[in-house]
Amino acid sequence: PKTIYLKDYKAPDYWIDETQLTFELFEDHALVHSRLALCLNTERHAETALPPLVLDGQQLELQKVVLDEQELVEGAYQVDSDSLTLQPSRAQFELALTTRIEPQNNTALEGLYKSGSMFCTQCEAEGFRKITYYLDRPDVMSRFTTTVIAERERYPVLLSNGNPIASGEHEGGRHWVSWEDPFPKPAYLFALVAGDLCLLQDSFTTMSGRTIDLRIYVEPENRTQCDHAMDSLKRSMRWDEEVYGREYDLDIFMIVAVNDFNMGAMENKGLNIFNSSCVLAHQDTATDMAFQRVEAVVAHEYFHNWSGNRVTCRDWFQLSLKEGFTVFRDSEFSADMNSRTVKRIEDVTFLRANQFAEDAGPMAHPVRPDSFIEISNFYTLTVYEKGAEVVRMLHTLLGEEGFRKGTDLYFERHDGQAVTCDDFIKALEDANGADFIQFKRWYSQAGTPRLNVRSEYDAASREYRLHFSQVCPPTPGQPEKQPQVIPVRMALLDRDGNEIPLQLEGKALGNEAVVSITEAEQTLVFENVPNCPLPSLLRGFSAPVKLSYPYSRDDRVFLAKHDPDGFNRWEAAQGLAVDVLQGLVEIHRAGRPLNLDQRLVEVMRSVIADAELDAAMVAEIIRLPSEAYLIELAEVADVDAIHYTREWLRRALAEALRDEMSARYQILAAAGSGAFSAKADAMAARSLKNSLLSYLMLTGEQQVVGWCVRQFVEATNMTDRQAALVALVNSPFEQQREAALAEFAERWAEYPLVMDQWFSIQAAASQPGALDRVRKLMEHPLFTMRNPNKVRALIGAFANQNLINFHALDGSGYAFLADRIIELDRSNPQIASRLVTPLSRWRKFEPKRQELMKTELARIMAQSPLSPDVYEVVSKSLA
Ligand code: HT7
Ligand code: ZN
Repeated sequence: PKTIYLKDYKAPDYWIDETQLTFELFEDHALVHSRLALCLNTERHAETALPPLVLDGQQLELQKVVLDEQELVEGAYQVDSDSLTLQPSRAQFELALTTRIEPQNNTALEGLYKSGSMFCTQCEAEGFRKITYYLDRPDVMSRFTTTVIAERERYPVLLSNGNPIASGEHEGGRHWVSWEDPFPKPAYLFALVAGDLCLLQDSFTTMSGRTIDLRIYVEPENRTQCDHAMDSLKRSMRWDEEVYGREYDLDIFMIVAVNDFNMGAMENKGLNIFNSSCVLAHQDTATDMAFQRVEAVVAHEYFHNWSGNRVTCRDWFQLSLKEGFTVFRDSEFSADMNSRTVKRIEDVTFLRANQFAEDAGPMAHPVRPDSFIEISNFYTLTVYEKGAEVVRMLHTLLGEEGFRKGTDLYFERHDGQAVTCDDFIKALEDANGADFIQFKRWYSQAGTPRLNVRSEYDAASREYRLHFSQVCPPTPGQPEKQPQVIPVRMALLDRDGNEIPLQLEGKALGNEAVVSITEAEQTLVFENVPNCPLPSLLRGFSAPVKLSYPYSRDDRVFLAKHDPDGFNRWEAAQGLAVDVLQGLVEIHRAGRPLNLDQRLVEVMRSVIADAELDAAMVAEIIRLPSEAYLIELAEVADVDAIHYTREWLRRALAEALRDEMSARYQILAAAGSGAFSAKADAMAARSLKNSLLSYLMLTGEQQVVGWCVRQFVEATNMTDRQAALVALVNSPFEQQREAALAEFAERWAEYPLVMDQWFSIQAAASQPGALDRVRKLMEHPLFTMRNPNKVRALIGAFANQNLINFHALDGSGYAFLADRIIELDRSNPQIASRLVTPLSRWRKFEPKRQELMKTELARIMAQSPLSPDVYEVVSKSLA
């Protein structure tokens, strides 16, 4: 497979002004007729020396080529496995093509494919070339008109981008609808849907008074599960007007839910296509987490209408231009809709456990990668989540108002264009008179910087010095790094936890400030500091770095109780738990008995008893750091010791805090037993209640098992029911566990998304024998390797969440995963390639596991054929 480099970018030889498409859909094939109005890119070529036209195309049967109304004979054009080449004779010309494809056999779910009985498309990044020959690159933007023709009975609903302009009947029970999208767009934003769908319809009045027709199309049985998505959509539309001044532009906005989808959703212009897991939400079938995910994904895809569609990417190396910015936008939206601090805690927890691991692994790449083999492999946590952190830092540095000035200029300057991350930065600079030359290293350097901080207090001069040093570890292809701009939001606390006014080099900064660390070594001298303070650093996680300051456990207890900043109170408690767990791992490895640090008990006791504190915050504070995060933090991770000590600590905390936990659980259970509410405080209460239940189940007391079974049976919503099921499945109470699993499966067999949870809970359960259970579940009639949600629910959950079983020392977990990757690579390379991640992290483990993991990677590598997707990740993992 070929590597593509950012440095080789060249503008296209031709542009496509107009694209007219006609799809004839049949059960065993589809015909795609395209009529393209092309013109020479005169900035690259003179009209006297016309270059050949090379169109991208894969897995197509070319039936007809007509150039300027003249049908070309074979030999007048060349076709290979990736392209169609022909020689135009004029600088402006029209090309008409007919291709034949087989959507019903498209298991890769890229291009035009069938999900159940419905036709749908997924064109990002390079799926359009599997529909017809085209200049399938984001900088070629064209006006699309699309006509879809299909049998009326089976496919009453025919959709594409833009506004419907005409429809009619054909003979033989077939009908057609034409759509016109007035906004030029790249092919990756093209979409088509044909199916027997029902509709939830609503409307939205924009800030300029236009009425937008809002439609959510789903399969009939899901009609009652769309209200939350519709509500989220309307709130997103309002938010984007209020916060960014962005108004929706077409007369209609559609969302379609499909069951078979490789990712979460897709922002096609005016016709978003969603994985049904990111649309459907009803309290009987979806958890609070699923509700929040629906809200976030609906917002994310809607926000792309400006950050992605109106202003798009010049090339795929710029992917974070739209994804990092849009993730930042959706996370701010969620923060405004829910608790800001809790949202930030969730995002940071996810980033540190997952993106930091990616940044330290063999696939580490900059937010703007320099090269790739398969672009689908670069829809990564680095491009999305770290990309969002980079935009967040820009927001922090410019402030709310400055950032808005910058984005206004960006949207105005680049509307209708395909641009780069540099263009984005330039707009922010120009609008604010700022200089982000050094800051741009965040786009070009991979790896997570480590920020070490020391302090010194001089009572005589009342000076407090903070010494910062930053270092970024080597990553593939980048042995050395330059210092980056690290914005540190901070305060200094006195002995009562009050913030001391900050005075830095003669300047009064208020009680909290953002200081920029730009050098490899840098010292800040704070003046007029009356007593030796305790620093509260990196508030709100103001930069995606690994901060290290020599806090004692007592310091962390103090900060957990007194830091006025909510995020850093959680951070202190989390740091304490990490420190305690790392200490326990060492003790366990030395074969000594474990002991419980009472300071952690006291921090937890105080928050559990605090009825004033947001219950969601309490739930976050008492949640121990995940095994994945502890593995990420370790130099060489001892999976067994991490699992053992974390479980030991959870049980020890449950026993020590049994009374407080059960008292609060019972209060919350009684308060939550009435009518269901989806409000933030009700969700927070459920989150805490269920976290307490999971601790209490570790005491093994019969009374608690009774509470758990009762919650499972009497739950008025899926959040409570599922939490009780998780607690039972992870308990030793076999009879109750099996009964609950059987009852759940019987009751929800008709609901694929609920059954995904059922598969997932069992795949993630840490008791011995998990792999046999997973193998057996693969035989379940509702499981199929053809559906990405099922693969993620069973295989993904086992490999990513059941670490103790996946890393079994006999190598069985690794061999199982490798078998699934090999099997899946034949039908869906994108999903296969994503499954390689857990094996790619082999360097984190001790030599025996390393060898076993490498053996499986080598076995995958030896397969022929192997998709470029899997080849890229496996070869880079072994390099
Ligand atoms: N922009 C969308 C990307 C996407 C995608 C990429 C590769 C393969 C399948 C895909 N489905 C959707 C999703 C988003 O970030 O909004
Ligand atoms: Zn996106």
